[in-house]
Amino acid sequence: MRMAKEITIALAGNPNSGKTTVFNNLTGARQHVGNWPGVTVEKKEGTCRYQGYAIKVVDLPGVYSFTAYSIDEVVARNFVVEEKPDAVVDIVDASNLERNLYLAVQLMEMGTRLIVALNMMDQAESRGYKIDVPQLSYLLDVPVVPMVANRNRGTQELLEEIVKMADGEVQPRKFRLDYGREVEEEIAKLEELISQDDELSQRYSPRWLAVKLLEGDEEVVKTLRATKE
Ligand SMILES: Nc1nc2c(ncn2[C@@H]2O[C@H](COP(=O)(O)OP(=O)(O)OP(=O)(O)O)[C@@H](O)[C@H]2O)c(=O)[nH]1
Ligand SMILES: [Mg+2]
Repeated sequence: MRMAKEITIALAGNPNSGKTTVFNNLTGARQHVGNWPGVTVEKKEGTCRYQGYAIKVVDLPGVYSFTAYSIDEVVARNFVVEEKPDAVVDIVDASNLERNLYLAVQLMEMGTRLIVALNMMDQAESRGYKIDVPQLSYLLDVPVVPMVANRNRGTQELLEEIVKMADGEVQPRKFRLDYGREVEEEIAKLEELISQDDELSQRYSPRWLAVKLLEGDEEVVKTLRATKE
């Protein structure tokens, strides 16, 4: 018997975008509910088998951003940044596309292998929105899968994209927000320093860490102080 290839994917997204519904569609009864270490935020993990892959699925807390102001944001962000899942599926509410894409851009900046699950397509349609899915995928340069999760529509297509990404058929895009000359100069200096530190550069994307340090992100500053003492 061939061994299944094990991969981990995380489901991220705004509150109420349908993460748990997608999670249930993917994992069925094969799931486990616990808590994230040290915090009382519920942690849901499940598994799913598809085309020779054993896929561990982690349902992250719903967040509007990754600025780490709330415990949910810290938990979701730390998982993505430190555990480096093989892919992050961002469950986007298609009927609130603009607001939801804010998180997608943050995930792109974190250097994740991103798949956008464009959920609630039924609601978008009933509001008269016509979303050009191929064009959205082209502009973001990430796979976009339209879904109606509560009717289990799109699950198969999502699994196809997950497996394609795990097989290396889809290269993670090199996304870079340009912060302008002055800030970019400071980012470059910090990035250089971070890259020289093996421990830090293995743990974090140097550019992402540099941006967070310049922002004065308290969570990142706190973690760095603790590791560098
Ligand atoms: N119309 C419609 N409803 C959906 C769809 N997907 C999920 N829902 C419903 O939307 C509600 C929220 O879904 P959840 O899966 O709980 O969303 P969530 O992202 O896990 O929410 P939080 O964990 O609270 O952030 C539920 O009532 C679902 O049945 C969809 O594609 N279309
Ligand atoms: Mg949920």
